[in-house]
Amino acid sequence: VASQRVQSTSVASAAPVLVREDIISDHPANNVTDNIFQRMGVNLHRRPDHPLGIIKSAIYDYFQQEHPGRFTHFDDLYPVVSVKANFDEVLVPEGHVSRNPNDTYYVDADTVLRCHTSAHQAEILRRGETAFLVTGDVYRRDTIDATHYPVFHQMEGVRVFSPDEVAAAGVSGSQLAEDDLKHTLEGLARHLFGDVEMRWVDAYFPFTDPSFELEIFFKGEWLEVLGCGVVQQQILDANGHRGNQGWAFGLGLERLAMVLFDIPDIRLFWTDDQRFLKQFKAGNLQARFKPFSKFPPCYKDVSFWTNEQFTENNLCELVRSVAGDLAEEVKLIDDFTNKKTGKTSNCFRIAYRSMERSLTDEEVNNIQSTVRRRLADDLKLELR
Ligand code: FA5
Ligand code: MG
Repeated sequence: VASQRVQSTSVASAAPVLVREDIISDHPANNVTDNIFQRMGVNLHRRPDHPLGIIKSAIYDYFQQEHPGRFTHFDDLYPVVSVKANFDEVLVPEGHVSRNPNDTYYVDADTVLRCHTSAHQAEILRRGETAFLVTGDVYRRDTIDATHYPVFHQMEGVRVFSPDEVAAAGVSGSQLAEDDLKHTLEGLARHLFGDVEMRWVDAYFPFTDPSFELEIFFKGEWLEVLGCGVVQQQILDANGHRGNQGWAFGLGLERLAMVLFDIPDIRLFWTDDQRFLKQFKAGNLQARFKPFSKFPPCYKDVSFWTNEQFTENNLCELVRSVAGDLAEEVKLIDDFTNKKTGKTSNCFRIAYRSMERSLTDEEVNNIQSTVRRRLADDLKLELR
């Protein structure tokens, strides 16, 4: 694979420098935390020896091999985008859950941290591109576990077929797009993994129809690695490709890297620990992660009466703000409603673990008491 690495068309975007004051403000809609800001501009996907950089290059190689010189690459587009680009232009309806500040980081009422690379589809189509790959960091308020992290990386792929290509295929444009999409992504999965168990699942996205998800069998479970589909005609029509058909996909680079390199926990992508980083080298898809240590987790339970504003994402955000990457998992273990008072009690179990060292009791107790205090002060929860 390494020997085929080719420099294909790349476009520099001259992304503005990330300034804290531009991203964290006292605007009432602003819900970006410092913990998140610190991840911005790190660009793990642009480090050639990082597992995410290796996966990105391997995908570039596959497209280069299948369609030499055809796909334009973008990997440094600014992650702060308009609500219009992130949602409106890809037809995400008003009131769709993903627009909710419980799920998305808002800089102000009209500006978000992109929650998917689909935020760039329309603008790049308007440049007249018909085949492109966009890689970038994306941001979502989410729960905490081994495969979910509030910052992760996606690669978007889009291909638009010309009327000539459709005519030559002898099927409808939509059928050509669907067939080519599945063929392309199955080929990609084989390029990365060799023989792997995979399955297509019907899905829904506002910007594609029909829509699918690809799942790969990983550690005894089906893991969703990408979403895709036939691009809504309205998007192509509105952005300079009237009447043409095409496909789009958005894949999770961490998910693919976890499967390929046997990386058990999504937090490892962010570690500075050389025992992790030195296991990976540009172009080497054969590396398999060798755990260098397994420090014991420390579990702490917290119980409280919930209130109207309470959401699990808010809890997870708070835990991450206090504990950073020491928070491995936050899990609801008890949920009951008192019949007489109508009040609901939740108990969450928080697993703290470092990838790099053992945690002291004192350290974990301090973190937990800060978490408890902030649950009471910031989320106005009545602790039990
Ligand atoms: C999307 O983001 C769509 N924009 C994908 C798409 C593009 C569909 C173009 C159709 C056409 P979804 O939310 O399912 O879809 O995320 C896509 C992938 O990102 C998932 O399959 C998964 O691999 C990855 N992903 C999603 N959430 C997380 C998370 N919290 N942590 C790590 N990876 C995640
Ligand atoms: Mg999904």
